[in-house]
Amino acid sequence: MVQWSDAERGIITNIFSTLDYNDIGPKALIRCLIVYPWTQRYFASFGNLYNAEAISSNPNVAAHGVRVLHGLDRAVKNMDDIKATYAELSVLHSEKLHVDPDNFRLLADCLTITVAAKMGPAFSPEVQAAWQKFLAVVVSALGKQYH
Ligand code: ZNH
Repeated sequence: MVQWSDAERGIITNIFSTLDYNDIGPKALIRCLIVYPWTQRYFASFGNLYNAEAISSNPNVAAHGVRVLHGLDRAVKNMDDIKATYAELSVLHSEKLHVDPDNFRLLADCLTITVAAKMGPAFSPEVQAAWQKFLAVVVSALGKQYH
């Protein structure tokens, strides 16, 4: 089981309590779709993803970015059992959406970059360490139900 120090818990809770979901969520997903274009294939129903400009102004992409961040809320509230918290979401991504689990890490990296850019100097090495540990646990949990 993953162990969290009080400092790590504080850092994660703190970031999420001040996070602007409507800004960070869309930016992270937009970045993922542009930097790793093969991730676009899962969003065929979202309409025009023709180029970076289209992706950046696509309202379905923005809305989904916000939804993914709200999905992370559940991990923040259940830090001691992220695996069970995401069991159902993992099954959905595996069996219904057929999302290659490698993509979870790519989106997590885009999220890290987006949060770091927003926080600036406050994204210290200690904060980065806790943040990346948190996302690594999330990514692992989302990949758990793949067979
Ligand atoms: Zn995902 C969906 C979360 C990643 C793709 N997602 C979803 C949802 C959620 C999530 C919450 C909703 C569900 C329901 O409805 O129930 N994701 C998430 C998270 C993550 C993710 C948390 C990480 C971090 N995804 C992802 C990726 C991808 C995806 C990476 C690809 C690339 N998702 C997806 C899809 C969907 C989802 C496609 C569906 C959409 C619609 O709307 O249809």
